[in-house]
Amino acid sequence: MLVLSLLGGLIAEAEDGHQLWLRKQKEQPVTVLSPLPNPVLDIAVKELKENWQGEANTTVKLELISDKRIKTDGFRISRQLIQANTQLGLLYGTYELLRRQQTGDPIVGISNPAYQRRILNHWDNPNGSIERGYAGKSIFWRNKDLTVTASDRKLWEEYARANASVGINGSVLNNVNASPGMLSTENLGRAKAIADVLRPYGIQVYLSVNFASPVRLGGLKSADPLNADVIAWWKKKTKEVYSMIPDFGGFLVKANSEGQPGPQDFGRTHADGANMMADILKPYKGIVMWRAFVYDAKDKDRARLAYTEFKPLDGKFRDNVIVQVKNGPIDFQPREPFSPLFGAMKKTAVMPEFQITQEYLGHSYQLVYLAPMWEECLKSDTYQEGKGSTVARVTDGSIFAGKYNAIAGVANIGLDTNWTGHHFAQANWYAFGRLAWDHQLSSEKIADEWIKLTFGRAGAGPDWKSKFLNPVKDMMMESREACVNYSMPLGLHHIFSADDHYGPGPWWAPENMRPDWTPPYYHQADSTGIGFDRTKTGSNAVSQYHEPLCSRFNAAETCPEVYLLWFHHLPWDYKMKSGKILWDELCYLYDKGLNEVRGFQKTWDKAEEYVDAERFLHVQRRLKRQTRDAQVYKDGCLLYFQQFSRRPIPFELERPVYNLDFIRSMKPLSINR
Ligand code: GCW
Repeated sequence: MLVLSLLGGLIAEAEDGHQLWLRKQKEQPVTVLSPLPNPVLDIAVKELKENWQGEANTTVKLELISDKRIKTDGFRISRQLIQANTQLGLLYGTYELLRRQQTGDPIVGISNPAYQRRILNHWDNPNGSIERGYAGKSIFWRNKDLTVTASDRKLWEEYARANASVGINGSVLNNVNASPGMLSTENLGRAKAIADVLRPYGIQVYLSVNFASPVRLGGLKSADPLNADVIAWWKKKTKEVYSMIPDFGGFLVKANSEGQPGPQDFGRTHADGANMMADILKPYKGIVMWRAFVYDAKDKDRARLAYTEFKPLDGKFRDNVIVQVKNGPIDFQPREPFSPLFGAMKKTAVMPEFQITQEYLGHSYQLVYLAPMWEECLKSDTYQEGKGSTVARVTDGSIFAGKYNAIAGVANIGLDTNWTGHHFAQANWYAFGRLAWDHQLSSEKIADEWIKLTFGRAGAGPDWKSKFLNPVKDMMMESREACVNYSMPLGLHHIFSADDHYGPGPWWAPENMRPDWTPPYYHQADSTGIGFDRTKTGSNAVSQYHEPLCSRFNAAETCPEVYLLWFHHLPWDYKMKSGKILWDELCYLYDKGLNEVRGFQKTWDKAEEYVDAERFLHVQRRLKRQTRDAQVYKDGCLLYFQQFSRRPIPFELERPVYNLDFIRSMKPLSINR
């Protein structure tokens, strides 16, 4: 190997994944004409010079123009010309042109961003830990140590560059379960240092804030949003923030949710709380992203809560408030129908929140490409203004043009060398950015690009395409459905093991535990059948959807089978479209999911000669583990549900290899083995 690299000089640096989809290739000489020197355009020039893969010795021009067909930071590119109305548009055009040189896509046309604000939400805590993070500690915060080192700056710059290359233009630097101390002057100093590094890459910094900060940080007696002292406290704090970070983006707030303080603690509404902050941020052009992730132990159906609380507030929010809604009504499950809050409000801006970190989809141990799930959500029709009112269109300003529109993804980034733990989890970061820029892109197209950029090789022949690109793309495209199959098929949800949210736990229900935190609340399995009855005669959550969806979901015969047990409680012998009874179908799907992962192992092993050894072995090891864990999921769920169905697992299927007692007594599956 050593000899080879000395001789060839062509073998790239160690493929440890740190370079993401921006792997350095040998560049061709190029002349770049830029309208003026400045921090943003200097980056564009540098990128073009260091990464040019087009014809050698050409001249490429960056041109600032004024063209109505180009929106905000959009751009027009051709082989030797990048035009935009803004400097950032020129930077985004640069990355697109360089990307297309590598993917072989035609270098021509206009591209406009779908959302104005394309934001990563980091659930990073000031002590450096990350809630639901599976790729090491925070890249931003290091327990109490606020000194900013050269290597911090280098890493933040690499992070900013990766984001800009896919059009991400905002970062919320800390957890929505926000520490009040985040707004201390010391922490703001570090946020300022981060903002200074991110700025030339077009990335605005935001912070999550704790609603009780005036009390817990400021020493006031109350955090009532209508109290004059409280308002004065937030004004002063906000002024301080803007004095340090003049282009600060705004606040993200999780209020009255999972024990977090909020305006309801003072008899006020979500709108009262959000508007108080929005009024203060307005002169600075800042926004409030107010989360709708709320639920209540007392309600019979958690899935209904966000809509019930927020819909009546439509029209009561300021125009610089955006309500941030998770893709599904419960919580980032492997599959949920879209949240009915998309398409519910006409006078309030609503933004989707996706989860890039794989809290419920295998952490960084499993290969699960999430773009198909997001595509499914964005393309779902809400019917808000008739057919074609997709989630994408009711949130991007096309149907109701609000002042602001945005999309957020909960980041999967940490200090691991490869940033995301699993090499393939990088694809989820990449895909979020690409979809936020263009929600009409297909997840397959995005996978195609990502594989070419991440694993491509100079001089690769047709062999590479048929033996690597295509099979690996197929594997990625199948991976989310496989995960649904071996963990929660047919609309099952929230049956994961407690605390670590990895592996099966349909039995978990300690005495005195809030029922809506236990899986039996969600699967409702008993001798009569399985599933949550959300029909008109059940919790009536179906009524939160517009027609024809309401009727479609309400009747078992017309409800898409992928959501069947989400909306219906059905007998074990219910006849499925396949002709099988429900119990058998469930067994087949669990088995199918497991076999799909076995198939991924084969695909990957066959691809060995096309991948560097480091990344090959890393992914191979993880696929082994994914297979073992999928087996535990399948056996655990089927053996548990079998106690109620009292039917055999169809004899043509593989038999369980674990006993239920053993699985129930296992150490948490997420422990590194
Ligand atoms: O998905 C759940 C997570 C919590 C998270 C919460 C939220 C940040 O288990 O860890 O808290 O949702 O989105 O607020």
